[in-house]
Amino acid sequence: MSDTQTLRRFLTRHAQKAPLDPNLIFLLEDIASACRVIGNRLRNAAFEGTHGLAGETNIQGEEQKKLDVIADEAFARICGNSPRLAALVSEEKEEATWLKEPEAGDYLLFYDPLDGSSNIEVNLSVGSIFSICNVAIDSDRDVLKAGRDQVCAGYAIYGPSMMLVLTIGQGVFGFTCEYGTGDFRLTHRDMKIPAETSEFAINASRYRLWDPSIRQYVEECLQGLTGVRGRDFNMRWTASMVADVHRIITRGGVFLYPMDDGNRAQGGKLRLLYEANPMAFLVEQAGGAATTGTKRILDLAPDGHHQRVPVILGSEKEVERLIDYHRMSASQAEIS
Ligand code: P6P
Repeated sequence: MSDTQTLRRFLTRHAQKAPLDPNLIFLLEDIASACRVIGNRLRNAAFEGTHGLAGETNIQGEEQKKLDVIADEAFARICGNSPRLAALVSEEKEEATWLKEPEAGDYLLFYDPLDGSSNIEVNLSVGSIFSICNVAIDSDRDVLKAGRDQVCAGYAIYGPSMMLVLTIGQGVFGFTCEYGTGDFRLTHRDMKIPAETSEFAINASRYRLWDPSIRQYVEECLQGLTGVRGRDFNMRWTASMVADVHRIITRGGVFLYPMDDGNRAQGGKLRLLYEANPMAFLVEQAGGAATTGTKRILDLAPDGHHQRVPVILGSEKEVERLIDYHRMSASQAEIS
């Protein structure tokens, strides 16, 4: 398989079809370098003493792990050299980090440097998530861009193999990091999510907190062959969005982190700019759908760097069913 093309070859060849800005290629290669560094630090953490807590709390009010800090610094240090990168918006930092006076055509990088980090010490897959938008006009310091304005999105998954999965708006492509050379090589062309699925992903311990629409959906799945769905379903929950979304992009499924009685005051659990938006872009580019339950995620107008939203995404037919259940639940609430 070593004849598969590298990320750089893909991006430059891709330029022959739809010219890619060389500065976007530079930025994507820097992101790949940052992810490669993070993957290596994760692999050696037991020897470097970098497991455990950093002793700080981030803007999310979460106790930072040492590797959260290392991953955030890797993104900032490596991507910070990209010539047309104007700002970094990190899950770990309250405000945007401006690297230059923004000019039209510059890029904004939104990222969750290490998502699912509670899985690190139990050696389960974790990931980095990134999203890239353009600066539209000179001196525009507004980073609250809607998901439909993304020019690129992707994630790295640090699992049995390290992969980079990304879209630049013309499909989803997966690159596996080749042990030895460290090259990300194209191994998954034009990844597509089957419209139908019999696998759902949700944190079922929150059952008591769910709205009626979510309870109805999950209960029908659990009724299986003898229930209204007429078939058995499987459930997965890894507590690592990157791992769950990668499984869905690879073989189908539906992922739910809905608004519930436990997170309603915060607007949901997952963050819009650097979790929901990039994953929604990828899922739609792979033929799936991504919604809050009532609105298309990519159409949401952000109201803050760390805004949280409900997320339902994956196989189109299941997402459509969940949208219908939300609609029916809302109309029943109006009647009662
Ligand atoms: P819970 C990880 O902290 C994360 O942001 C996502 O990666 C994951 O899907 C979710 O939270 C897990 O949440 O409530 O199951 O721990």
